[in-house]
Amino acid sequence: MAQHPKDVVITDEHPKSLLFEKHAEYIVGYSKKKNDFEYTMTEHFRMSGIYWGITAIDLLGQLDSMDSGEIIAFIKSCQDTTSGGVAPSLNHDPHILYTLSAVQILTILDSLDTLDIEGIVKYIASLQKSDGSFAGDKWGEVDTRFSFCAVACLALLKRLDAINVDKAIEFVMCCQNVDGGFGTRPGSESHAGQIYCCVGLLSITGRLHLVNADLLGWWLCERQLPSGGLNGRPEKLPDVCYSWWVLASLTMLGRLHWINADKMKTFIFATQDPETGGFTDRPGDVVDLYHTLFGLAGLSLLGEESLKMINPVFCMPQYTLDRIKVSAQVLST
Ligand code: BD7
Ligand code: ZN
Repeated sequence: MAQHPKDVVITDEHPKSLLFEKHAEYIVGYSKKKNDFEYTMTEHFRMSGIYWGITAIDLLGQLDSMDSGEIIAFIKSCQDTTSGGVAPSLNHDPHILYTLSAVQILTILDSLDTLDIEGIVKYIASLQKSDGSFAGDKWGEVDTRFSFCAVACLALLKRLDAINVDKAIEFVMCCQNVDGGFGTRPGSESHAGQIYCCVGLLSITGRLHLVNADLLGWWLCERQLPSGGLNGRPEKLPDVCYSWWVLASLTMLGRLHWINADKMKTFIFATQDPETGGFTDRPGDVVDLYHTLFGLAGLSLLGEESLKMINPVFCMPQYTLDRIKVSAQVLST
């Protein structure tokens, strides 16, 4: 049994360093296996899948090994001409989650002119409600994830003027809890993914002074377990994707040094599969593209030298944001 009821044990059998070449093989291989069962099963979030793959391969310095022409044509075919929003794949409905993924991919590929940008801006503005919150699509569910998607997307397009930014901030601040964290909606419990979205929105809009960085930083670094891995909420198992949601939030708050970086790296390295390449949620599980991006992105934040630098707010390579001259606030330590 692990030292903690909700933790894992890392042994000598688990990888101890970054299996760089294996990951590039896994990502490029995945993008070529289009009849594969797993590929078919992930159709409902395909656009995000492409974003995870493109960003991960770029962090590895091998963006050229992807078929960007095919990706650009696919994205073009997913924009809905009526609403302006982008769907995860053909014959699915547009959603703000996939609209952000599409804008992130095309920004990385320097091909934003593929989309009808005016349509995207109009779509996002149409999803803001009078209390400042955002719905994810025409069905109207409200979530702080969608507030982040809206603000991140418009910041990349340099069109934040199209929404009521002050109201968007006001709504997010209503979702702050007494523990310093943020939830999905006012009154919902704090969750590391939701905290990333809310802190990210405040970073883009230059309002990080509105959070209690010491209190929230404390909650975030309490997510580290004896194995070195991080969970997303108290009493949950560690998961490599939370290395990203938590480390990125701590970076924005200027408190990344509050976690034990060596133990964190040991955990992330242990989630690699030495046979297939790629990362899993925890040691010994099955790899996927999502955990592969967030494993690599976490290592990049921790200064892994063989990887390109990642931006903690947009989860895109820093050189891309430098190129388009988009930046966001980060508190100093
Ligand atoms: C999160 C939750 C959603 O319902 C929708 C979107 C998100 C964020 C989105 C993302 O990272 N985009 O870049 N996450 C996902 O697309 C994942 C996909 C996934 C499904 C099943 C297994 C692995 C990945 N989704 C939809 C999730 O719900 C994951 C599921 C999971 C990951 N590890 C264990 N389970 N959870 C997740 O992304 O949690 C982080 C998070 C939660 C809330 C807000 C922001 C981040
Ligand atoms: Zn996960």
